[in-house]
Amino acid sequence: MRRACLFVVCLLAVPAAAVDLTMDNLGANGWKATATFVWGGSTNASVTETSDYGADNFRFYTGPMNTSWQFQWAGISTDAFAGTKLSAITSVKIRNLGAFGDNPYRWQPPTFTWIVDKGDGNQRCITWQPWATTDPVTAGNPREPLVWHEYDAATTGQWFLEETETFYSSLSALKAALPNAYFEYTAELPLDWGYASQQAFNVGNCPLYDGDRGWFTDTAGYVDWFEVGVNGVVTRYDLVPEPGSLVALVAGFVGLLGLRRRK
Ligand SMILES: [Ca+2]
Repeated sequence: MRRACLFVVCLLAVPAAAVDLTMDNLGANGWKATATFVWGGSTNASVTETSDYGADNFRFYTGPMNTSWQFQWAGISTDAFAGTKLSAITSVKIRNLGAFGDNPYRWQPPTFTWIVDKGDGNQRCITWQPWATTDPVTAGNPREPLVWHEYDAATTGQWFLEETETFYSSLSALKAALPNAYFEYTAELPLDWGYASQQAFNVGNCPLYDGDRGWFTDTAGYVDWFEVGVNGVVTRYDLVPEPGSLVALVAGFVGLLGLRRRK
C-alpha cells in the first residue's frame, strides 16, 4: 500500500511524459535545429548546447538584422504536431533566460513560434511574447535579462497573431479566435516563403515577418525546458537534462529501496 501511495505521489510530481533533448539526439526524437538566414544577407545565427547560467540548456543566437525582410533564424522544431488542432493544446510552459539584445522594440527571449492553417487553407503565424508589446511595456511578465523565468504561456504574456496584428492575453483567447486551426504540414511550409525550418512548431528566435526583426536582432537567449499539454497530457521537453535531476532520481530510487527494506 505504501508503495502504491508513493507511486501516486510520483505521478503527481512529474509530467506525464518527458523527452530529454540534446544536440546529438534531436533527430532521433523527431526534432531538428535550424540556424540560418532567410531571404539574403549573411548569418552568424547559432543553436548550441551549453551549461551557462546554472542550467543545462540550448542557447539561441540571431545576429544583427538591419535590412528589411532579411532575417536570421535560430530554433529547434518538429513536425510531430502537424495536423494537431490548436484547440487540443491545453497547457504551455517554458523556462527561459534572455542574455542580451534588449532594445526599444521589446526584445524577447527565445519563445514559441507556431504556424497553423486556420481551417480554410489560410495560414496564421503565432508567436508567444512573455512581455507586453503594447505600452506600457511594464505590463506582462518581468523583463529583466540574465534571470531564469518559468513562464506559464497559457495564462501570462501575450500571443501575437502576425497576419492580423492581434494580441491575445491567453491561450484560450487565441484558441477561441482560431477554433478550426491546426498545426500546418511541412509540405505547406515552403522555404521560399521564409519558413526556415519548414516545420510548424518552433522554439527559439524565429522571425517570420519584418516586424519580428526588432525582437530578435543581435539577440541571445537560453531555454532550459518547455512543456506542452495536448488534451491534458503534458510532455516536458528538457533541453539537455540536468545532472542534478539524475542525482535526484537516483536518490529517490535509493529512498524507495530503503522503504522496501523497512516494510
Ligand atoms: Ca535543461
